[in-house]
Amino acid sequence: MHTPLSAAQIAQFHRDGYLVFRALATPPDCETMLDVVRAHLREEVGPVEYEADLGYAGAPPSRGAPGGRTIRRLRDAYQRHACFRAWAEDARVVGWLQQLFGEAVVLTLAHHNCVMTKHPHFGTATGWHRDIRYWSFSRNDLVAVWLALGVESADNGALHVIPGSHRLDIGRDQLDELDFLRPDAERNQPLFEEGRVLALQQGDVVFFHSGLFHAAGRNATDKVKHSAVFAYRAASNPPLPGSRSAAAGEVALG
Ligand SMILES: O=C(O)CCC(=O)C(=O)O
Repeated sequence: MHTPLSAAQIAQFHRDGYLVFRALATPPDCETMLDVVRAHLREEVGPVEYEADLGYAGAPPSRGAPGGRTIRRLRDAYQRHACFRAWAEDARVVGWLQQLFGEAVVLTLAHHNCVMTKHPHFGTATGWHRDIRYWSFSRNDLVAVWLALGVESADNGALHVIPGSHRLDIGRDQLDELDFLRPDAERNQPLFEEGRVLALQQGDVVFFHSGLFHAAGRNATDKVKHSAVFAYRAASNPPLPGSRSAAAGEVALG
C-alpha cells in the first residue's frame, strides 16, 4: 500500500500547479525503459516525431538535412512496450492522481503518451506554453506525469515551470500565434522572472497541471536526455466529441 498524498501536498499542487516526487521509479525500472528507448531510437521504431517535422527554432529544415532524422518523441509509449504500460498504471501514480482529482482517473492516449528525447546539437528548445492549448476537454484540468529516465538539469534541457501559472488569466496579446508566451511582451517579463528549473535525477517524477506554463532548453551536453510522459484526466472530464483528444483511445484506471 502506498503512502497517500498529505493535505499539504495536495494544497501545494493546487497552489503551484506541480509536485515533484523523488526516486519514485527504481533504477532497474528506468534502465529497462532506457534499453527499449535506445533500441527504438536506433531503429526508428514508429510512430515517432522528428525535430524536423516540428520545426522549432534551430531544428533541421527537413528530414533529409543534416540531423534531419533526430527524433524528438517516441509516440504511443503505452502501446509500444509493457514496461511503459506498467509505469503508466503504477499504483502510486494512479492513487495520487485520484486524490488530486477527487475521483476516478483515466489515462488519455491522445496526448503525451510518449518518450520525449532531447538530443545534443539538433534537439530544440521549447518555449513557455500550457499543454492544454491544443487539447480539447470539458475542463482545463488534466495532469501530466513526467518521469526522468536520467539526470535532467539546466545543461541538458530540463523542464522549467512558472509556479502558480495554471491559475493565471493570460491575455491574447501575451501569446504568439502558436500560443507560446511572447518573449518580447512586457507583461510576460515578470512571469519569466518567476520561472524555475526542475533539476531531476533518474527516477524522479513531476506531476503538473495542464494549465501550468512550462518550457525547456536545449541540450548542451553530449548525452541524449529521455523522459517518459503520460497525461491523465478525471473521469468526469471527457474529451470533446469529434476532437483529436477523443480520437486515440483511453484507459480507465479506477
Ligand atoms: O522537452 C521539452 O522540450 C519540453 C516538451 C514539452 O513541454 C511538451 O512537449 O509539452
